[in-house]
Amino acid sequence: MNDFVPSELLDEKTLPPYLSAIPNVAERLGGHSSGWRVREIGDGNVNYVFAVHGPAGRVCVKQAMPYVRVSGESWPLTPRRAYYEYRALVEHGRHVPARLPEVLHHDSRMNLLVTEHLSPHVVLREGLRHGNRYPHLADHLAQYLVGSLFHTSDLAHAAIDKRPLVALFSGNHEMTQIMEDMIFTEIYHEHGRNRWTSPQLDDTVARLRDDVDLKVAVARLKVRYLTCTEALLHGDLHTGSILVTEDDTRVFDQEFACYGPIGFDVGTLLAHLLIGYFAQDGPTVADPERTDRQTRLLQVVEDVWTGFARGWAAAWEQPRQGDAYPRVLFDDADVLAGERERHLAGIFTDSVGFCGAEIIRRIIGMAHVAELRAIESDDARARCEQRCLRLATHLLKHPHAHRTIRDLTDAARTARLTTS
Ligand code: SR1
Ligand code: MG
Repeated sequence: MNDFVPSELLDEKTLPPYLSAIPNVAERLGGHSSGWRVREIGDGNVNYVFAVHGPAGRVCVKQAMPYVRVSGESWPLTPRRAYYEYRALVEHGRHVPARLPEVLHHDSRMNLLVTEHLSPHVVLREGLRHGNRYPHLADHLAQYLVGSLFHTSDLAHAAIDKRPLVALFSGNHEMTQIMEDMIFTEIYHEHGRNRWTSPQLDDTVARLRDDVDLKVAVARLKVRYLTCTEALLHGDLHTGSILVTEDDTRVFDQEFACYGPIGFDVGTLLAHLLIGYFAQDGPTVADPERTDRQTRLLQVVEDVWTGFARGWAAAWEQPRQGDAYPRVLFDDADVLAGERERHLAGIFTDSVGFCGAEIIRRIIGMAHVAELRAIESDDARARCEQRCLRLATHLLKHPHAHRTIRDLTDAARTARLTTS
C-alpha cells in the first residue's frame, strides 16, 4: 500500500513509497521500494537532489522546496521553478534530446521532477578542474546551443507558436529576478550578499564600483536580459549544470529558463570555461600538466563558438518555419548570407558582454564557483581572481574590440600574463 502523504517535502524515507506509485519510475528501479537506496547528491546553491537506486536501475529526483538551499527558510523562493525546469526540458527536448536527461515524471502539485540518473557522468566543472579530456565536449555543447537556441528563436519557430511560450516562461520571474539582481545590480553597490577574497580584492572591488563606463555597460546588458525574448534560454548555463563522460554531454538544471538574449547562455558558458582556465593557476606547486590543461580549455572555448556559429549557419540555410527573414523577400542569397553573418556577429558581441558580467558576479557576488573556492591560499586565489576580473572588465567595456573567438581567447591569455 502507498502510505505517502502528499504536499510534504520528500526525503530519504518518504521518496521510495512516493516513487513506487509512478509505474514507469517503479519499473525502471525494479524490485520492491523497500529495497531502494536514496542518496542526496545536490551540490548547487538552490536545491536538494536525490539519486535513487533500485535493483534494475537508477533515477534522479529533484523536488523544489519553497526556499533556497544555501540560505534555508530565511530566503523564500518559488517552488514553481520545478515546473519551468520541466517545461524547458520538454521544449528543448523537441530539438536536442541527446544532450538532455530524459524526463520520467513531473508532479506539478509536488513541484517534483524525476529524470534518468546519468552514470558514470561527472559534473563538467569537476572533470575540467582535474584535467580530464572530453574529446566531444565542444561539439556536443555547440550542438546543444544550436538545438536549444536556434530552434526556439524566431528563425525556426513561428510567432503564433512562440509567443504563447514567451508568455508561459515569463511566469518564471522570481528566478529571473535573482539573475537581474545578482548579475547586473547588487555586486556594483554595497549589498549583504556580496563577498570576495578580502582584503586582497578590496581595492579592485572599490574601483569596479566607481567605474561609470563599466556600470553603463552592465546596465545595457541588463536591459537586453530584461527585454529581449530571442530564444528559450537555459538561463544558468555554467559548467556545474553539465554532466559528462568521455563520450557524452548532458545539460541539466533548467530552473532559470526564460526567453532571453541568446548571448546570455553562450556568454555564461564561455565565462565558466574561462574561469576554469584562470583557476588552473591556483595551486602553487609545480604542475607539468597545467599548461596543457589551460591550452585545452581555451581550445574548448574556441571550438564551442566555432561549432555554434557553423551549426547556426547550417540551420539558417535549412527550410525554416520561423517568421524571421522570410526567404520570399530575398532573391539574392548573398544578401541573406550577409544578414546571417551580421546576426551571428550580434550574438557574439552580446556573448562577450554577458561573459564578462558573469565572471565578475562569480567573484564578488554571492555565488562563487568551486574551482576558485578550492584554492586554499587567499593570495593565490586572489591572483587568479584578479586576472579573471581584468579580462571581464575589458570584455564588458570593449565588447566590439572582440570580433572573433580568437580575440576573446587572446584577451584571456593577455589577462593571465599581465601583472598590475
Ligand atoms: C540563490 S541562487 C544563486 C545562484 O546559484 C545559481 O547557480 C544561480 O546562478 C544563481 O544566481
Ligand atoms: Mg543551478
